Amino acid sequence: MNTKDHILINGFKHIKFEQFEFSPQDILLKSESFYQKMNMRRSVREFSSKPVSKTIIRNLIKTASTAPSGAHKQPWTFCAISNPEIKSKIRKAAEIEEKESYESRMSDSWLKDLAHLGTDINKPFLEIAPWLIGIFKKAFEYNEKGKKINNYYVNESVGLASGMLITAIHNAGLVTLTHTPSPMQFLSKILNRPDNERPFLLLPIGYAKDPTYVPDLKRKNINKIAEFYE
Ligand code: IYR
Repeated sequence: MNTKDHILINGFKHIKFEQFEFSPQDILLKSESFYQKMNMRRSVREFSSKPVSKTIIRNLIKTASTAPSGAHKQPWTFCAISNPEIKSKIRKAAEIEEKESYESRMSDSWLKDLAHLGTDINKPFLEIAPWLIGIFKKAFEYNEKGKKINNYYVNESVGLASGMLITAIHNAGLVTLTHTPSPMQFLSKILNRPDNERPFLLLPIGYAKDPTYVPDLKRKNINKIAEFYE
């Protein structure tokens, strides 16, 4: 059949979508094998200092930026840090906030809920991991005239991109941790970010230290997390 390679909608060019052409059997196998792969993902808190190339980090960030976003505004900035002085500054500032959190900001029940993860105020991975990625959300943008322009569904968009980054890191055979020192304004200061960006997550990326032990967590059964309406 002779179809057009593009059409116009509201005057905007729409190109023909390329649907993958896998058989239902292949789709079943792919869904199973990808689940098996992702079910091996773990948050890792102990890193090796083994280097990771900048090209790999760029590929991971490009993958994250394929995430859907409100009105396709892509309201994110990924700051990739391998500079040891900057990593030290980030570690120092994060540990100051974490000390305050663990010693007075977090409730007893919160600390009890965290006990099985074995976390504490010390964050050596912020210096040891070869890369840190600070993910910033762009609450708004400035247009050419300096006027503030809103972004939409910013938390959802940046959350989706962060999830895709974590998936890409695992797929590549590397490990990460969704680290959330709070409050995180220190990251904006250290990295000199503009005022329309807010820190969202801080991910150390690299290889796990050998050996590394992770908590013996179980994931919820499909019957506990899904309801089917057929
Ligand atoms: N941000 C702290 C505390 C912490 C909070 C939660 I909720 C966790 O799942 C894990 C840790 C820290 O990184 O130690």
